[in-house]
Amino acid sequence: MADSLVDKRLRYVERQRALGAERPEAFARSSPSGTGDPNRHGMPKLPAGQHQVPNWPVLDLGDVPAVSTADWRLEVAGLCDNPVVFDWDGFMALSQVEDTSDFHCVTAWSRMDNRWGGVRFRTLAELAVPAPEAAFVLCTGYDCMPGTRISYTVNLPLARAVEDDVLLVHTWEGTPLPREHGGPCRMITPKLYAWKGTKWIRRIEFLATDQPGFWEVRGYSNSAEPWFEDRYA
Ligand SMILES: Nc1nc2c(c(=O)[nH]1)N[C@H]1C(S)=C(S)[C@@H](COP(=O)(O)O)O[C@H]1N2
Ligand SMILES: [Mo]
Repeated sequence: MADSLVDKRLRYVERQRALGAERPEAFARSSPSGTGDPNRHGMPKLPAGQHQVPNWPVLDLGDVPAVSTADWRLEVAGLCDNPVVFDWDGFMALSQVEDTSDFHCVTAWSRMDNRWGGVRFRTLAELAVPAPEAAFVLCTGYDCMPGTRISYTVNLPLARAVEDDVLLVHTWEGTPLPREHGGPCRMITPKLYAWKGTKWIRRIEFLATDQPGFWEVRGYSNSAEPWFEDRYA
């Protein structure tokens, strides 16, 4: 596995980290994302260093799990009063929302104005009732790094996860989320780089202390803010 997708991404991290160090001005931008706002708060349409793509590229670890809606489960666990496991019908019975938002991949492409359907992360958090000390979230996907049992995981502050535009989506542009994009259900984090949104999500855990995820332990930024070009730690 000398040249796996993960190896390629790690080399990319090294190269981009070196480039970033040569471009301090790229980190000067200070603004929230204008995601979902057609005027984008007067900010340029794209965060620095991003280019817009008309298509939707696929990024994964080389494992594209096939999870039917019959088999799909979502476990909400960790520091909370009401840990719960949803099956598909239970998940679809939750309050549903639609939103339009942008998708910024750390590898410099952005896909703008995606129309999503799904459930707010916040809705799940309100049901689970995180403990007062819960300040972080760790999300896990059904996929693993090929040849290992290392799952895709990603961490984010609970405060970022409960923002209005953070959704667990099952619908994209009015059609079921395609399997290669994380269907039947993935998370999206429009204000953060897209790796913070777990495809094929199977578990959400509330934590008191931050636990770096798959890419965070491999050199990606913990905070992942596109408007700060906050790509690599
Ligand atoms: N489970 C899982 N989630 C994941 C990934 C992954 O490999 N596995 N890749 C991340 C990265 S780096 C990006 S840019 C987006 C890519 O989503 P897409 O393939 O639908 O474009 O998903 C993120 N979530
Ligand atoms: Mo990405």
